[in-house]
Amino acid sequence: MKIFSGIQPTGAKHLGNYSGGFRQYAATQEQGDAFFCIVDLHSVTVPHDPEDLRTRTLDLAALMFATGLDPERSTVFVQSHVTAHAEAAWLLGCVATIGELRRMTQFKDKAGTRESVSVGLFTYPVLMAGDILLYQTDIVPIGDDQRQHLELSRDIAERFNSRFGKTFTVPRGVYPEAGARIMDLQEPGNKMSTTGGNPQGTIYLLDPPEAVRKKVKTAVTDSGREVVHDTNEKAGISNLIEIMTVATGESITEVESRYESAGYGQFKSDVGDAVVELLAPIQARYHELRDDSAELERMLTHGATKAREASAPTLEKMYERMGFTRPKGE
Ligand code: ATP
Ligand code: LTN
Repeated sequence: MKIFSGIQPTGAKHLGNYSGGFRQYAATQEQGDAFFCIVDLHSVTVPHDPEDLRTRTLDLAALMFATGLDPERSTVFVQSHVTAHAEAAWLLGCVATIGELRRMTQFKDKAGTRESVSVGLFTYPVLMAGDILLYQTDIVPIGDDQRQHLELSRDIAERFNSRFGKTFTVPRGVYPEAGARIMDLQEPGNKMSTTGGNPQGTIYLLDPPEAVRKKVKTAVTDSGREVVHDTNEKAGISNLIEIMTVATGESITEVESRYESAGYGQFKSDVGDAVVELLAPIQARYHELRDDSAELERMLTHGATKAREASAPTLEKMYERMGFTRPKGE
């Protein structure tokens, strides 16, 4: 089984990223040959600070290992270190259509608020399709917000296969049962997000304990008092229940019955404590790893070598199937 996922080295990573991303990466790496990519090429689709990108790339690598990725078992690498990704994006960009890219809701949301929108932001899902397809990926662990992009990757794979002959495995998205879309604590109608969210409603993975407790305590909840999961009527409480499942590994029903006769106050205070407990060892490990930039760079270099080897045959096949001549025997 081949596993692939990508994560952007922009902004401070939050509990939503942990739920839909990091924790699923650590769990799925046990199931086969896993590739986890720091997608720096995706991060330059919106205006960015070059110096910031460099440090954030190493920050994210440290966080990936701190949340449980094993560098011996998984291939952790930086997208721009493996040129096949940019090449695949060009080739697949000639298979994807403007019509399908225009339907992407993430593009509409992100482009809607900007004066100047890059071509890269529009073609972003094609680069993502290339990331996945280059590794003959079977499963892609992601959050719910990436569902539409994953469907597009599948469509592109199928179209390429039927036009040029079977080249790609058609990948399947894997979403957490609970916590596939962690919502902003202040605006439970919107997903928790670095780019679009409210900082007071976003629990960052590196937040100190007091900040975490305060954010949970001041989370927006409805006026009832029952701790039950009902996303339509009780968006805020449902979100906190899902956060509790992420922190403790319990199911939604287990959390509901544990708090059957407790009020919101007790529940919120326990959710705060549970998240602090989840984050403490991650933060400790993160700081330890982040202190040694040279070691992180060495690990990423090793990852890039493995990723280059793994992706090269598929890229070659893409060129051949599409009818390109190839340089011989150098
Ligand atoms: P953001 O909205 O914070 O800028 P993003 O989705 O643009 O995040 P990444 O950090 O690359 O970008 O996302 C990494 C992983 O986290 C993806 O699999 C994504 O689906 C998942 N993810 C992001 N936000 C949430 C959320 N609120 N709940 C669950 N999963 C999420
Ligand atoms: N678009 C994703 C990041 C991403 C990705 C990928 C996820 C880029 N390439 C390949 C899974 C597989 C995001 O914004 N979270």
